[in-house]
Amino acid sequence: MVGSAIVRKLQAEGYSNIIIRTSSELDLRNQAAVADFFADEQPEYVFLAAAKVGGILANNIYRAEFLYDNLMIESNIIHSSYKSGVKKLLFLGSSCIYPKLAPQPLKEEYLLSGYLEPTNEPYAIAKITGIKLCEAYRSQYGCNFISAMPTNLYGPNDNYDLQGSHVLPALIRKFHEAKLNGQSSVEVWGTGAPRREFLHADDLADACFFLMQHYNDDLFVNVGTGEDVTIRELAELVKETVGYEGDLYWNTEKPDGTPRKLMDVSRLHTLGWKHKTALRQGLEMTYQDFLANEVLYVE
Ligand code: GFB
Repeated sequence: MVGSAIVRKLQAEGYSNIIIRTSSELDLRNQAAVADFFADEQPEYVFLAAAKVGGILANNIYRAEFLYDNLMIESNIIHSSYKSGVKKLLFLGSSCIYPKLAPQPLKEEYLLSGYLEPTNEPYAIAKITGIKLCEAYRSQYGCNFISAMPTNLYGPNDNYDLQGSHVLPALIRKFHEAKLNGQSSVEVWGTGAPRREFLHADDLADACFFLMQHYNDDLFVNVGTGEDVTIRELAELVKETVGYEGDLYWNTEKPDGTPRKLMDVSRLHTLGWKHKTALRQGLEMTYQDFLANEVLYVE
């Protein structure tokens, strides 16, 4: 989802010299394959969007994969970027790097100030390592490697698998299928009380392009909207967007996760970037994209 949004943004800006590899063409966990790729292609600017990602359940079940795959991907790309003399690299992390009970909104300085949320600790540790790799390669070797921490994302090419996905695509699919099947209720996980912030992937791509052009400091930058909603409010909004008229059933056997993770985006705003897509509008666009690509998204 994020990689394709960055490619769309670069193409819209007129770039044609974009080097792309799918995961089946290049396994980024393979050190030798990544080193060969960098030696052959000599990219100048690297957007490190590749990662093993998923929603709360996938993070909690596939704990080893979320740690191993992400550590390997980051280490291989960052080290090869240094070795091959990449001019600038942007590493993408996640808002789950912050302590579970950090003060809100989350300021960049709160990193490593408390315990992490247990359901996604492996993923968070891997993403914190990515930030630290960029800082260390900058400090020891003078590499211009920067990091951005996006909040929860959604948009075209999201994962709609109900076990692996994040809440927003899961709810689009659940309400859509419930509408078609005439179901009287839809299962939603947890209590509905957690608060989440949602950023459209095209806005993130725009922010990545902006940071690649204008930002060269070692401190990472939060990327978000600075606004959040409860999962209950999100569910009502998705229900309305899809046009489903039944009830919600809250399955409290499923985890809530972090109570809140609202980004403090004042640094990014001061730098001169702000998101464009409001949640209601982004949801409408995403539902239309889901309808157009349902065959691809739902196997
Ligand atoms: O989006 P989500 O899976 O991830 O869940 P996190 C957000 C909230 O939505 C949780 C609730 O409180 C879920 O219990 N929820 C309600 C649902 N219904 C559903 C549903 O049908 N599917 C899903 N998936 N959730 C992830 C981290 O945390 O956020 C990752 O695990 C990453 O590491 C990502 O940081 C951005 O926001 O809780």
